[in-house]
Amino acid sequence: MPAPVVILEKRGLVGLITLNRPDALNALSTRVMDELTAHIRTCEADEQIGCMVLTGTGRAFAAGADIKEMADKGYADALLEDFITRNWEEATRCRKPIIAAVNGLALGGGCELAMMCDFILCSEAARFGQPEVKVGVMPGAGGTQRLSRSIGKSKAMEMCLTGRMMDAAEAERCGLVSRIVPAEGLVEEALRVATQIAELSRPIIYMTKEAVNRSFEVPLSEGVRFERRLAHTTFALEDHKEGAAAFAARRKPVYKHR
Ligand code: DAK
Repeated sequence: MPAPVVILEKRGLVGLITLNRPDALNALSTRVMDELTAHIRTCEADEQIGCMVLTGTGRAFAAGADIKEMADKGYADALLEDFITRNWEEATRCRKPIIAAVNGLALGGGCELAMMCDFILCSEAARFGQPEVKVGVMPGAGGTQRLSRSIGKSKAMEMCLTGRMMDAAEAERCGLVSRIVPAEGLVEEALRVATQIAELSRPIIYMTKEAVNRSFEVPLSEGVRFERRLAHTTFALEDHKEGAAAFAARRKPVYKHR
C-alpha cells in the first residue's frame, strides 16, 4: 500500500492534517486532494474534534496544483470531471474552523488552499504567490477572488499578473496572514490556538465563523442583520447560560455544545 500523501493525526480536540508529498513540494495532485477532502470530512464527523490545522511537510505548504498532472488535461476533461469543484473546496464547506499553518511555499493552488482556510499562521520561511500565469494558466481555485478581498485590488492584481512571490513579513503587513510564528514552533502554536477554539461552545463557533464568512458575500446592512439574527439565537443555548454563570463564578466554563 503506498504511503499516504496526506496524514491525519488526532491531537486531543484537534485534527492535524499534513500534506505529505515533500519530493514534489506537496503539489496538489488528484490523490492529494481526494485524501485531503476525506480527512476534512472525517474531522467534521468526529464529535471530539472541534478544530483543524492544515500544514505541509518539508519546505512547502504546497507549491500549487500538480503541473505535470494537469499538462495533459483538456477542456472537456476539466469540465466533465468538474476539476477543482469536485474535490478542492471542502475547506470552504466544513463548519469546524481550519487554521492553515503555512510552513514554506504556498504557491498557486497552495496559496488558494491556504486562503480557503479560516485564517493563516505562517513561519518566516513562508512565501505566497499566484504564479499560474508563468505556466500558461490562471488561478482557478479562487485566487483572483480571495486574494483581492484579502489584500486589496492593487497588490492582488500585481501578484496575479506577474506571479511574484511575497515573503512572510509582507504577507503579515497586508493582512494575508494573521501572524508570523518562529518556524520551529509553528505547528505547536497552531495546535494551541486550535485547541483554544475547540474548547469553546461549538454552536457559537459555527455561528461566528458563518457570520464572518457572510461578510464577504452580502452588503453590510444584510450582514449585520444576519449577525443580529444569529446573535439572538445564542441566548437560546445552554452554553450561553454556562458561559455567563462561569464568568460570574470566576470558574472555567464547561460547554455541552447545546
Ligand atoms: N506541480 C508538480 N510538481 C512540482 C510543482 C507543481 N506545482 N512544484 C514543484 N514540483 C516538483 C518539481 O517538479 C520537482 O520535482 P522533480 O523534478 O525533482 O521530480 C520538485 O517538486 C522540487 O521542485 P524544484 O526542483 O523546482 O525546486 P526549486 O527549489 O528549484 O524551485 C519552485 C521551487 C517552487 C520555485 C518551483 O518548483 C516552481 O516554480 N514550482 C511551480 C510553482 C507554480 O507554478 N505553482 C502554480 C502551479 S499552477 C484551474 C484551477 C487551479 C489551477 C489552475 C487551473 N482550473 C479550474 C482550470 C491552479 C494552478 C496552479 O496551482
